[in-house]
Amino acid sequence: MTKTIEGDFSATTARFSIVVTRFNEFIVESLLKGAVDALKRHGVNDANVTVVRVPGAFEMPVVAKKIAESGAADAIIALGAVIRGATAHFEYVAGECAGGLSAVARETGVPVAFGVLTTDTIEQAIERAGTKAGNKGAEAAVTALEMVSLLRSL
Ligand code: INI
Repeated sequence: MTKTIEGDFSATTARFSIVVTRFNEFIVESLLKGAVDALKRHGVNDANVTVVRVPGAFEMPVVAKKIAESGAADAIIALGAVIRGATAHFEYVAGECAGGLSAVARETGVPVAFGVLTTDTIEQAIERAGTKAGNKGAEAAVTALEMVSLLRSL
């Protein structure tokens, strides 16, 4: 019989920090709404959720690192949108953001859920922010909840 270890959604007393960009606010506020709603519907109390606003996706890793090192959060949910059509330096901003956030998780052991949209167009971002392709903010929040549980059971 194999032994399987997996997370569930029971870590409802965990503390979550949601790092949110001001850049592309129109899109990102929908991701934030989805994330907060998903946490609430899974039984997480508002008092255990903190929103931290940063200028853009490029700034997320250093802020996430500080939060992780402070011990203030059991998981971090990063929400943003990097849209290729609107930026010539898409690869740098998106790449540094993704690489930096995963480094934070590896270096600190605090899980970081990646709810940063990286799309070619604004339309694709809208589709992933609460319209026809769901809400990636909500998905990231549920992932964070599962990761807290999984890391506790390893
Ligand atoms: N930041 C984003 O979060 N999304 C973007 O699409 C974006 N564009 O288009 O450039 C963006 N740029 C800002 C960047 O994250 C930094 O805030 C800026 O370079 C200052 O360091």
